[in-house]
Amino acid sequence: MTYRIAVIPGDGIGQEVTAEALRVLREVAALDRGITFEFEEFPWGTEHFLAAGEMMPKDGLQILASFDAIQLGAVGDPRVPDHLTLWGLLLPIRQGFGQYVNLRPVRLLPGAPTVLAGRGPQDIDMVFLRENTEGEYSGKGDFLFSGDPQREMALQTSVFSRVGCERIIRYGFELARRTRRSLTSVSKGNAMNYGGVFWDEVFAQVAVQYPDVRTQSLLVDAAAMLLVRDPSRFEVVVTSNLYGDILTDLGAGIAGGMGLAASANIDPTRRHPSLFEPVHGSAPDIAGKGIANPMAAIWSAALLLDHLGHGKWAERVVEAIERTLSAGVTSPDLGGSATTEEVGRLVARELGATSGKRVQA
Ligand code: GGG
Repeated sequence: MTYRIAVIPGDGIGQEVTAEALRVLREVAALDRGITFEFEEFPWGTEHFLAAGEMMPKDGLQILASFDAIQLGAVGDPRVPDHLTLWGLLLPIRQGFGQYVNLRPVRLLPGAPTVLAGRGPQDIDMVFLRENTEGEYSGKGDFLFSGDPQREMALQTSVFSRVGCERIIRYGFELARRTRRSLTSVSKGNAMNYGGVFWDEVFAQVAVQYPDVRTQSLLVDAAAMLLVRDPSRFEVVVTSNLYGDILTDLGAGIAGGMGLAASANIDPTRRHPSLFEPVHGSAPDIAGKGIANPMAAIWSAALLLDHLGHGKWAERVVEAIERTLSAGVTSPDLGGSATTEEVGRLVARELGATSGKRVQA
């Protein structure tokens, strides 16, 4: 099978880490006669914006629509306000392609460090499902009375639609049922007296159809505290756009850091390509130095493989990351001195080492 993959390395370290994700995908193709990748790279992001006045062309989504998947690096550059970058590139793709599931594993891999004393991989193993198209990221709002210091204000509207809440919550129940794990809903139904209350109502309504799935509902503040104090109580977690963004950074904090935080932006209907990216940003302070950790980008490529139906290869890529960690070959964020390329090369080599001869996964 030949897969056409659109590649958007983006800004800063996005360039460097994406190169290593592609190296690993090429290695998968070299080891499996049944898989071929055709990569097409798009130089969209800040440089494109500075040259052309837009982060991607107006017909960017049309261009991407014909691909099987998208591999993205990072967005953001100190020369341009971050909200212009995000709303010029990443968020239009998520929303325009109905990628309503932002799946983020929070899993402490063997060999990765954690800041939590006495905790190990058996304690930190969860999947976050962040609603990815509306909520606090609806993009709706206004600036009123600009320039009038007595009255000026900004409005930022959250949108919680029935369709939007129900589909991500149902996705959570289906995943929890399939994997025989519990489902935690995180919201803020006490203070957010419209959107939060509505989310909780929809969660309770959908739960009735899944009596076999154990559930808990937490306020986001309590969830933040419990993630640190008792991470093993979280298995599958479903939450809103902003809470998911914040809690998964906290999750990265307890599971090896941002260099190990991967994500998939999934359109479960498969009408549009899904997008795979490390959770981290463009890290301008270390961009171009060749020391960024490519493991999150490589893990996101594993999620791409899984989405394309190659779950076995996805597992092997994650195992290759684990072995690279256990061998102590890590970038400076994890205390090592390996370069981005050295880490990527070793993950690719480990993949070949465990896969044996050429295989059909
Ligand atoms: N790896 C993609 C990237 O650069 N993300 C940075 C970011 O700020 N993303 C916002 C979000 O996921 O909501």
